Amino acid sequence: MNKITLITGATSGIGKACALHFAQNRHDLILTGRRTERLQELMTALQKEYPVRVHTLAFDIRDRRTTETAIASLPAQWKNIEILVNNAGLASGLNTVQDGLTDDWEKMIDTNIKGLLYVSRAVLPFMIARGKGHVINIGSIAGKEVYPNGNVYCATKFAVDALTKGMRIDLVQHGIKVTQIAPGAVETEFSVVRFHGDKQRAKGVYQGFQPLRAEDVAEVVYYATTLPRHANINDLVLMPTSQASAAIVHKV
Ligand code: NDP
Ligand code: 8X3
Repeated sequence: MNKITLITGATSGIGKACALHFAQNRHDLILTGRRTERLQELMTALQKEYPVRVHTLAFDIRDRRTTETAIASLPAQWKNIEILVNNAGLASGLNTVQDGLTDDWEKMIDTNIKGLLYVSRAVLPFMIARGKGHVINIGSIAGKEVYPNGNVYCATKFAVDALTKGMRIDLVQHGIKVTQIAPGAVETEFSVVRFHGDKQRAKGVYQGFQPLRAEDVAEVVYYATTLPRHANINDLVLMPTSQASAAIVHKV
């Protein structure tokens, strides 16, 4: 029997790379995101290439009811989730607080904090019933350091950092591992989303240095799941070699 791994935000970037990496390592996958067509395409491609089963769930993690219903709708055998990768998330806007758009703030808070909580709340009882499991939260260097104009996005990732610690305390009695992987700059659709679809501006973020690739992060996420039962990575910061801190990138 393959292990079952649920990855949120699998339609793009880090989540999609994780889907590929876990499929290559023979995990059956529950893949989520809002873009149904991308989920279908990924499911077809992975099942064609690897000896794995893929189940897709298209829903918006900001919507509590829809999230609960989607996860409750899983057929019984799919509820044996061994690994949950809480990856879905976004930055929206890059402004000072005084110039910030409240719509941006709500998107980030509802997705990065509340969405992560809704999914975790729905999945954790399955892990507790089995007496094992592993939750991997995708945090960020933005959850370790605040940078100019990062304010609300940073606050949501600081919340992920705190929630990771809180989950570990609550779940230790159930033998469930909780890990945070906190990357620096990764070239994905992240900056296109942050700049509201402005691809040129997004491209500029990654010019002059080698950012992380989504695959680099996926490799580390997968590695965290391969340690023996008695060992856990609590927290891992993964940076591009050219990035010394949230705000210091050596560009040439
Ligand atoms: P992408 O924009 O490429 O991917 C984001 C994923 O999240 C998509 O699959 C998207 O799916 C999903 N998502 C966003 N909002 C929702 C929602 N409301 N409901 C369901 N799914 C949603 O960005 P990344 O791969 O870079 O980001 C993944 C995670 O990594 C995020 O949590 C981000 O904060 C974090 N991160 C990113 C870094 C970077 O530099 N790129 C660095 C550190 C952390 P869909 O649109 O189909 O719903
Ligand atoms: C994404 C990395 O530094 O752009 O979390 O906020 S950063």
